[in-house]
Amino acid sequence: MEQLKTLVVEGDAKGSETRVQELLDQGVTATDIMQKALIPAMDKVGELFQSGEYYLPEMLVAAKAMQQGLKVLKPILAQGKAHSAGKAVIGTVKGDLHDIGKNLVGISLEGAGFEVIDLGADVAAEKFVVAVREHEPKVLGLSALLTTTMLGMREVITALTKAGLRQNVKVMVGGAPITQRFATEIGADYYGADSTSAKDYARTVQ
Ligand code: B12
Repeated sequence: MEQLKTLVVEGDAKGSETRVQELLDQGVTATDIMQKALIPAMDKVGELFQSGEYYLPEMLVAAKAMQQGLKVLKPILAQGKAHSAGKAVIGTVKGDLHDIGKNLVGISLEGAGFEVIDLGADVAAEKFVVAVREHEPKVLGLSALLTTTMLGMREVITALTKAGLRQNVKVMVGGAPITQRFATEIGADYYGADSTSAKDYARTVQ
């Protein structure tokens, strides 16, 4: 696990992919690989960036290495369940390009049987509104990783209200800078600290 963490921090995408497969072959679970190596690796990269040891390019290659490892895990984590739980629309808010956490939320929701409509990253409020109108999902999941973009979540909720759609969908929010207090303040229905809680909440929505 330590070796995988190092490979991701150092941005070795091929090595990360190979090591994830080796760990799976050794019987380590996909969840453990994610929670004990891939996510901690991203935390380490964040620390290195903050302390000035890493710059944007290093952060980018590390993110690629994480995504390469995640690719191997995705089929296992999402495990081909029938889409029986309903629909979920997800996306990262406008101005924000961070999509790894949002992708994990999508994988968890798929694993729980949701049909996931992923709008991607840097998504404008209006685009969320159009998707909610078109797909009529049970839940809308919004992600933000920057303190400068998190207010975009409020814009989405306001736009849904203006469009008369707010009552039709439960809005859940998450991402590193998001807190329960912020979620309550902007009128979201749920704050989740990780992808597992996102899926657990979505399952409770009727
Ligand atoms: C990888 C990374 C990048 C990559 C992103 C690649 C990609 N495809 O996503 C790149 C290199 C592009 C990048 C760019 C930037 N980044 Co950056 N980045 C990171 C880093 C290292 C890891 C993020 C990550 O993927 N974490 C792993 C995932 C799994 O965790 P997560 O996203 O938090 O998601 C989990 C939960 O939060 C939750 N969750 C997430 N979304 C949702 C949604 C719902 C509905 C729910 C319920 C739950 C949920 O579930 C997930 C799974 O557990 C973080 C540091 C960190 N520790 O967060 C900095 C960080 C977020 N970045 C930062 C900064 C400053 C930037 C830049 C502004 C740098 C620059 N000078 O240009 C740019 C901004 C670009 C932009 N416009 O978005 C800062 C933000 C500071 C702040 N307070 O705003 C951080 C914290 C680094 C730091 N310590 O300074 N970054």
